Amino acid sequence: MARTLKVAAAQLGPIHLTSKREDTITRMLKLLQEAAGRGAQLVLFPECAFTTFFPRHLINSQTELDTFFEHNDDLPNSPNTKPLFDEAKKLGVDISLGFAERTADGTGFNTSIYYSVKKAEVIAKYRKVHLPGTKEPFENSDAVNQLEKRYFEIGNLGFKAFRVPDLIPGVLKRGDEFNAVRNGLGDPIMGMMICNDRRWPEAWRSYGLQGVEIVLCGYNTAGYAPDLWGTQKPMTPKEAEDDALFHHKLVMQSNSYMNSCFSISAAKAGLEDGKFDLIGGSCITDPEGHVVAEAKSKEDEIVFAEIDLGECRQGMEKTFDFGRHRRTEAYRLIAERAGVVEPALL
Ligand code: CDV
Repeated sequence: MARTLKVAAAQLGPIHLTSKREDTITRMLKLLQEAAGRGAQLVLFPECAFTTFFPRHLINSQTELDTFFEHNDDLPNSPNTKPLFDEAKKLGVDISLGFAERTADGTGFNTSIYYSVKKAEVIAKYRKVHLPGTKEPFENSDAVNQLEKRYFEIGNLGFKAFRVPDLIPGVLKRGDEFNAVRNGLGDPIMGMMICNDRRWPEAWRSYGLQGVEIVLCGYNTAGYAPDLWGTQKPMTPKEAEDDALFHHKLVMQSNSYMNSCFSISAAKAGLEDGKFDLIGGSCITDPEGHVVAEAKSKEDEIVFAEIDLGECRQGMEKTFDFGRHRRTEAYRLIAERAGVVEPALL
């Protein structure tokens, strides 16, 4: 039985400090409608999808900072975000999106959720683990800041894969006789990560070990931020952006290959707040590491593909059959040590 799915990344062009929430939602609705018109069953929106990427700014006023966060955990019923979920329901399309979450006890997380229309509820939540950047702004006043460590706590939900119900008819369910015998026949297995997480193979392997078939990753990646990343030699903004795009695709393609899964990545792209450039490059990659669809612009754009989850089996059962080939006894350092300890000097 073929397990095929029509999926889309909804890349968003720039959203500014001055942008109005209603206008952003209108843009998101338009993208959702376009994706649904092409038959998409699942649409992924970017990290912190509703606002400009505010962690680049030093915001000292708590009141101002709070305007970038969602305070009601129940996004499908919060007036700020409800129209998007209502439209998803009307169109019969699942959505996954990122937002800044303020919990009831005041903690901030960089969060993404998966909303299933069939269940009419959020069925999975992920909080970003790898927060990049610094707590304090750079002394260099021209630097592009990345103050996620200041505004967010480290995600506390781990990398928990989840099955998405009722997207593919006829799949095996609990209790079906072959269920215990063969993998790759049930409801699709997905996992979420957020932006910087995609650069960490540990995150991918945590999902890979749960048989993930699609990794969803929204992002806001600066095109030029020499204080945060880059090579030793100076680069022009254009060279830096090309490199950032190269690294984005490198990690999406290589980790999809090494974990035998598809991936969907959705950017917030373009020039935000008048001077901060974000890369585009939203794409869909397959379990052999190929890009099957890719954004052409840095504007609002749907990236669409029909994918066959059966393609995950080749890698999962041969080169990357983890059960047969992984050697956990040789990997202890990975879980025990965070930073580098070099061998003793000679
Ligand atoms: N939003 C991010 O996590 N951005 C990082 C930047 C700072 C390098 C990224 O990994 O794209």
